[in-house]
Amino acid sequence: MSTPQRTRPAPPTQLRIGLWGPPGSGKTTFLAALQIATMRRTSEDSGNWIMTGSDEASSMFLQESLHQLTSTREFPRSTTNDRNLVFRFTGRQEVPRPRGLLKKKVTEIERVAFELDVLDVPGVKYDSDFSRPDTRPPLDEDDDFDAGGATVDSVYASPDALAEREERLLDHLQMCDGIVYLFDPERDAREQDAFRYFHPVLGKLASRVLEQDRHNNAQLPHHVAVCVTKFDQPNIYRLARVRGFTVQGAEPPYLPRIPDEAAADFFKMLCATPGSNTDLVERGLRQYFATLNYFVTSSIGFYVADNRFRPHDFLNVERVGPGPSDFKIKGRAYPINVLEPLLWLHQSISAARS
Ligand SMILES: Nc1nc2c(ncn2[C@@H]2O[C@H](COP(=O)(O)OP(=O)(O)OP(=O)(O)O)[C@@H](O)[C@H]2O)c(=O)[nH]1
Ligand SMILES: [Mg+2]
Repeated sequence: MSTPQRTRPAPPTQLRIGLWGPPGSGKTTFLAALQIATMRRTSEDSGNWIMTGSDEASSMFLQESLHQLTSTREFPRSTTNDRNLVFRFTGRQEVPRPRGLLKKKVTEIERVAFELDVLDVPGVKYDSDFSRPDTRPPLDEDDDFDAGGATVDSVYASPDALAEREERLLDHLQMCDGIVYLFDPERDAREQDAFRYFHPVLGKLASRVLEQDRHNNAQLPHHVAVCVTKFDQPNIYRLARVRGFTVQGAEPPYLPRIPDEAAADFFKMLCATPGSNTDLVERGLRQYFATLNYFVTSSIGFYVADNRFRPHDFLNVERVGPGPSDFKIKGRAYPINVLEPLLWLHQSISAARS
């Protein structure tokens, strides 16, 4: 007698993703907010996703960062050490399948799982001057561990060790299927340094990839999710609203957002600051990568009281001291477009593989 066969879910797709952005652009907070984003997602937003850590360090990161963002309402500390994290996303999605003799397309709900393998690096590593010891940033005295509890082998090291770390970053990016590129408009308006943290690594990555390319590609194979961060910052939100980029959510808490189709134009507008080289970041991304998508994001979102966004009281951070990083999160975190870039990367990379 034959035993009934149970169809096993397919093993999770593996996605290697690099996070790219200057120091303080919001890379670690973006990762920290991912789990809240999956929890806040309603099933109408095309599916329910569960996020888990695939190893102990990653589970620990999720636990600690969830506690930080929700209970102590603190932001993660600046990253001092490379940290490899692996998260698994399990959900359901609609998949069109050919059925019957006529191969008519029928939509089926399928369990999907993918594993996100990400390297969170200190943003300072993307600086062309990073390997010059005299220009490296000062390290706080108490900076001997980061939010994930990893001990520091420190950003200070011998030139050889620094060169080795740059190689490691390039090795990682080269092996990535996708990149989340984070652009912090407020930082760039102040420092005008997005290009400085963009072109050295891009140049080295491009020469490595294109030298070894056997398919005569003219562009890099990575799929890139370009994310404008900190949309909740008053200057950025107001600018978006005044220029007509925002729409209001139809469901409570009626959060404003920038529709995906307008995100590329908003990014382009932000990059056009006269006197800076940031326009070259926008052009460079399009020139070097063929598969791009744009998102306007916020890891903590806007302040919501009584399940409602209020245009006169939307700031979700509050100052708790005089220092440059003495900020706390005021209310609940409502991440905006944090999970979406990863879901897009998953879809886009899987489609390119099949
Ligand atoms: N308003 C607002 N501030 C944010 C958001 N995300 C991050 N921040 C602020 O930006 C700071 C830096 O964020 P991080 O996530 O540490 O940035 P990072 O890119 O990981 O920085 P490095 O580790 O130094 O490279 C935080 O301490 C917050 O003050 C956001 O969504 N909204
Ligand atoms: Mg960080």
